[in-house]
Amino acid sequence: MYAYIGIGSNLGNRLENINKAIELLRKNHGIKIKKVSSIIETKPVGGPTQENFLNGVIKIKTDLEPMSLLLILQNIEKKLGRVRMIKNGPRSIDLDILLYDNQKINAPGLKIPHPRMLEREFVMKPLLEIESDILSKI
Ligand code: PH2
Ligand code: MG
Ligand code: MG
Repeated sequence: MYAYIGIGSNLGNRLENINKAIELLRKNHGIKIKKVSSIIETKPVGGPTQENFLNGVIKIKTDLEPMSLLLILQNIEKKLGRVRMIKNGPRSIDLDILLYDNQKINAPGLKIPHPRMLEREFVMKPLLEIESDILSKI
């Protein structure tokens, strides 16, 4: 199955955080990285006054169930020092499942497609860069 992961950071060494997260994803035997978008600087959307983000999108191939994939992403966030405080607040790393195959999931803690992705330029710009026809598939 193919899935798209949104990646963001606005705390600490942002590019290093993003590169480390991609490295940890690469090391996971259940995940094959197929594409990595450009990493772009973006203005924060929502949340408190905070620093600009670096954002990107990764396309992966995996046979992991969405919930298992989510746990792996959360583990990587923890390893990279993510501390959950304010909603939409600053974070060293954020890894969100945007799309997983053609699946629609509405579970506590996991909504796929990501409910706000279409309205977020920091998601759609890198996503369209690596998959220009994605809108016709969702
Ligand atoms: N993530 C958020 C809230 N706001 N703004 C930008 N520019 N980039 C993000 O990744 C981001 C955000 C919640 O996850
Ligand atoms: Mg997010
Ligand atoms: Mg998140």
